[in-house]
Amino acid sequence: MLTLINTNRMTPAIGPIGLDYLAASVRRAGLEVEMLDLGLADRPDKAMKDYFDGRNPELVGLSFRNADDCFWPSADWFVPGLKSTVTMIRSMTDAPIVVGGVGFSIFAGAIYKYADIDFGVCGDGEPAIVALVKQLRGKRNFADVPGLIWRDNGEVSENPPSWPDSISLGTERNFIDNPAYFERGGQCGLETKRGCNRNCIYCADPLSKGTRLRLRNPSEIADEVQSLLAQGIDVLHTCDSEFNVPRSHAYAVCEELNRRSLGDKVRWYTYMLPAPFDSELAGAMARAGCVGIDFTGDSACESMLKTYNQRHHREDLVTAVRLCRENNIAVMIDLMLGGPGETPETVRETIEFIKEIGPDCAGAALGIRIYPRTAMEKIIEPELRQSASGQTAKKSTIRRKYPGPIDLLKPTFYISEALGENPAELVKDMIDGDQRFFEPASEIEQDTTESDEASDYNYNENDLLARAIENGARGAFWHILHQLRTK
Ligand code: B12
Repeated sequence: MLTLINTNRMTPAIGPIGLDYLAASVRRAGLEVEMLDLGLADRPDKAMKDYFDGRNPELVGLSFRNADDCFWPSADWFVPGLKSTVTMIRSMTDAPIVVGGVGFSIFAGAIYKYADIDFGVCGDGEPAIVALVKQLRGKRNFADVPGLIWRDNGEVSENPPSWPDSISLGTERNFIDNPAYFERGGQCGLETKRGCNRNCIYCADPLSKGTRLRLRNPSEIADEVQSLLAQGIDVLHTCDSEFNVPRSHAYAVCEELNRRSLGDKVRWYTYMLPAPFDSELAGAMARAGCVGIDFTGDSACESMLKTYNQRHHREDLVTAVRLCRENNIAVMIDLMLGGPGETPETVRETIEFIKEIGPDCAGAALGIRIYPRTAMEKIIEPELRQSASGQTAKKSTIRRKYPGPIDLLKPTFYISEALGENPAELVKDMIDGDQRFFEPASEIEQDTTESDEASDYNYNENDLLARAIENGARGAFWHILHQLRTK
């Protein structure tokens, strides 16, 4: 028997949908599987003790979704917590331990070594987990397990990441407790595809999901929506990188939802690029139940968009907001402030432009999480080298809370030096109390006011959000926060 464990305990709680898909493929292969959900447990240590008391699975699989919260300056790091969980499980069972999940895949080799696990899986888990169980039962030919990291005669070996072109996932969605996650998280996720073929310099998605677009059959997606609806879940969030890449697939998914008249029954939110987007797609999305879009805007300054290697232009943001308004879709624009070349002038240009075009919300994220093996890492190599000497001076472009050498497994951020010593204060001054913006958190210790709380869009230990959801709020987190602010 295989035991799958969810290790994500962030609040508001987000369901480990990867485990729902994994369990479906394991069952399809005729294997037995059980779930231990630490995300829903009041006391995770006790839950583990109770579970392993009297059970001896043949393999324990841990899902690791977030390596850190990607949020400066909180910079919460979860890899040590994973290691403690692994140590605890080892004291309770002899079963080998495998770890997978998006947080794992981004840093696969580094986490494998740090957390002292037996196996790791980089990329899709469905084919890998079935192949691993079979090899453990058979010839132990681990080179045949897609995406596997393992020890081979003491040496760490890594198979190429598992990113199969054809993805046919289970649509039952009945392994994890989705209704409980709906109550605690106000929404449930589903995927319409995997992978992203864009090359934004900072993004980790190519590391975890691959650079080929791997599309799901629209009819499979609609089946899954119906499975979730049957469980009473009628607010969803897509879990793809960007819903409108490619546009044709986004449209086909909406058409299928519309053909089955699901748009009246379900409300959903999505992440999207500002382009391609047009009135035909916006109309189809609205009819299919889309009520909110969070656009990857990044900047409204052309030079910064170029630096980030975005293909859209600032005028696309104008169209995006207009199309959302015309179709009654709430609109959020996510910004990424502080990248290479950012100056107070480019920040001002972006903020003024966003104020003018008037989305419902704008996320003024400040500081870019530097991921290993991305273009960003290469571009800022000189700064990384300089900072590697151990300087953690505030003025440095590399912001981190840990001492010693640079280690990108630990939360490490970039903020352009031109923004000065207190960049968050600079950005806040420019936002000037405009309630549509979620402001960057300050590096300067200060008392938290109620308005700070409502501006906090770090969805980690976000009590305000968790309370609102407990009291019945449903929807994307930014939309719930927006409604709290405008009430
Ligand atoms: C959608 C999304 C959200 C939505 C979730 C909506 C919902 N209801 O599900 C929202 C907006 C709420 C959100 C919030 C956050 N998110 Co988010 N999110 C995503 C996104 C786009 C998809 C995640 C997902 O569900 N994927 C689909 C599932 C099926 O894939 P999967 O989990 O990877 O599982 C597969 C494999 O990994 C593997 N697998 C999984 N488990 C296991 C276990 C074993 C044993 C094996 C073998 C394999 C395996 O198999 C699965 C199927 O193939 C990812 C980026 C991405 N493209 O994945 C970011 C991402 C996970 N988020 C991230 C972050 C940081 C956050 C926040 C912490 C941000 C913040 N500070 O507020 C919060 C945390 C929320 C919380 N409370 O947990 C980061 C994590 C990066 C990191 N450094 O760790 C990511 C990677 C984005 C990024 N590049 O920055 N997020």
